[in-house]
Amino acid sequence: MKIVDLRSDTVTKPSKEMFEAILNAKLGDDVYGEDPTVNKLEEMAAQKMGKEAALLVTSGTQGNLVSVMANTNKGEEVILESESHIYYYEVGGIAAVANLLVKTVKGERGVLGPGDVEDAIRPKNIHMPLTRLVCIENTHNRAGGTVWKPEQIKAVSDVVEDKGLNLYMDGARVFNSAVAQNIDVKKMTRYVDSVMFCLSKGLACPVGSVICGTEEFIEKARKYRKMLGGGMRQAGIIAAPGIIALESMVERLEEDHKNAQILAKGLKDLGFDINPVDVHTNILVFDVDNADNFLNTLRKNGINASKFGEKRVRMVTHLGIAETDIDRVLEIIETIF
Ligand code: TLP
Repeated sequence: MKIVDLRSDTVTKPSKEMFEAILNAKLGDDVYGEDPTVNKLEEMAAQKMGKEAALLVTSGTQGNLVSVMANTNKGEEVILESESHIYYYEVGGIAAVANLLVKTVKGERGVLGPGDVEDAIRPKNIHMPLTRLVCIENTHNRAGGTVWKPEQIKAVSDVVEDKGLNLYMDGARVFNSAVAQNIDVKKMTRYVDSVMFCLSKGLACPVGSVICGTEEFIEKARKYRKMLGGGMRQAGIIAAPGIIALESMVERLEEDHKNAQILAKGLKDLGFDINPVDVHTNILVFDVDNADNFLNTLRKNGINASKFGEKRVRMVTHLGIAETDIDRVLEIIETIF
């Protein structure tokens, strides 16, 4: 029985073209800045994001931590959405490693309002930590893959700029956001100082994320990456599939979004509390009576999904999921539940 793995788009396997690119990659020692394939990927990424420079990192988590550190000083405060990945799923690195204070702000399906951000920024006061950085997440994972529209980013960016802070975007799935809105990714990144995107999610690479920003920011980030053990040597073997991904995996995200819509509509028809209009990209988050029971029963029938709460589950479409798999998932759910 083929397992339909809807746990995450991180489970995607590299394509044949990616394996070939790995075999043929020109390599050097990237800690000396001498890996031509890494350099090429970083140039491409910076250009795609409309930023001066870029840096390949081992993972989205490392990219977020390095970026947050390069944007702040110890003891300062960072504003995060209350269900953001940095707050929820990164083992508290922002506190334990970066020594930062976090203030969470509840967003509307993951999107922060400019007024709420403004209210959360500390006044300059001898007793208080200095607010230094605001982070946004696009698409927002726990909110169900929701997108930030360019004007929503601009609204927060205006506040951030006015207060002299920095704006960072955890854009692990920012290409999903761009494809879903049918816009160039730069329409969003132009409003943030720095951004991270993942190669190893919908873009189907085995490893890696890239952070982008000013030359000065990337220079600092490079130092922090080294500190955190992320100085890689012949990292061209990671960058080579990254180049393929940027060239040929972005537009196909549309298929994952289509499959997510079919799944959402099917689940709605079966009586689940999900509105397809709220499913913007490749992530579905919805409530069930009991997440453990629901997921265990699915697992026994060859379907994997993730627990997102006692009554909440997540399903993610990706390269390894075809429309026929979605049909099978819906059939099985109809039969069992
Ligand atoms: N998210 C993973 C899990 O950690 C939950 C997933 O399966 O979705 N930012 C966002 C918005 C993410 O969703 C993720 C990964 C990361 C950062 C971290 O990326 P990695 O897994 O490469 O460290």
